[in-house]
Amino acid sequence: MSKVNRFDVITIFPDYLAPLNLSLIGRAIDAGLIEIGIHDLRDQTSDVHGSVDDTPYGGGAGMVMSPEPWGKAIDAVAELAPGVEHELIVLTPAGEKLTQDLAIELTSSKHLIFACGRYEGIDVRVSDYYANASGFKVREVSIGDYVLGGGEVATLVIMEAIIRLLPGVIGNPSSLDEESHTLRDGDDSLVEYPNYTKPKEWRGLSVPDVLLSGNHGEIAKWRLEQAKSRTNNRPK
Ligand code: 6GU
Repeated sequence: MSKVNRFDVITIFPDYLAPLNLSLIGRAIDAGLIEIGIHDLRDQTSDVHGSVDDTPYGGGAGMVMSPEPWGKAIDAVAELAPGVEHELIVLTPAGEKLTQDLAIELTSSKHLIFACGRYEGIDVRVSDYYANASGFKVREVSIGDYVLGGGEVATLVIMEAIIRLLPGVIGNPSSLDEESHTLRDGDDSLVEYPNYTKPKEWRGLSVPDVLLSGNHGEIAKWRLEQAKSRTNNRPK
């Protein structure tokens, strides 16, 4: 399967994406496993104020991001990954909700472009245009049912969820098999079982005996039970 190798983010707050240079993602960039470009939407504006928004047609509160700078910015970043399909992710609380399955699906894309809206969002003709443009696929994505000030933090979340799944990014890939939302009980995904490390006793709390038993069958059974009970008792 082809795996992502280029990510471009378009935003009016490039500094918001600075954490991408840290930790796991920073190391993946340094290792040449992925390439990331961060682009300032205002570079595509022509007026002296660099305006990127305007009042909504039909009236109402707030401002809407104008299609013209978005179209220019998206066309420009598409040229950074010639010859592959561009998957445009438009961040909006109205989008499809991010799940582990969606993160896994997005690892198959060669070029992801994240369009970070602010204010009341981006003129919907931007999504409509690229949905019908050849060489593009469009998805509107949300990271949950609450409202953020813009798509930047959501982009960090989605990129981290994808990038840690790419080959070579995590030192011990078997750790990916046992973590929350990958553990399965039939078709249901489970959250992770509880973990313990040394010391055996800490502030009067001890490690469950089964984990010290060396009986791998019993340990696996206990962990599955714990994962099921945590999953069932988790507030919805
Ligand atoms: Cl992607 N954007 C905004 N502004 N708020 C959100 C979101 C996205 N996902 C959840 N809340």
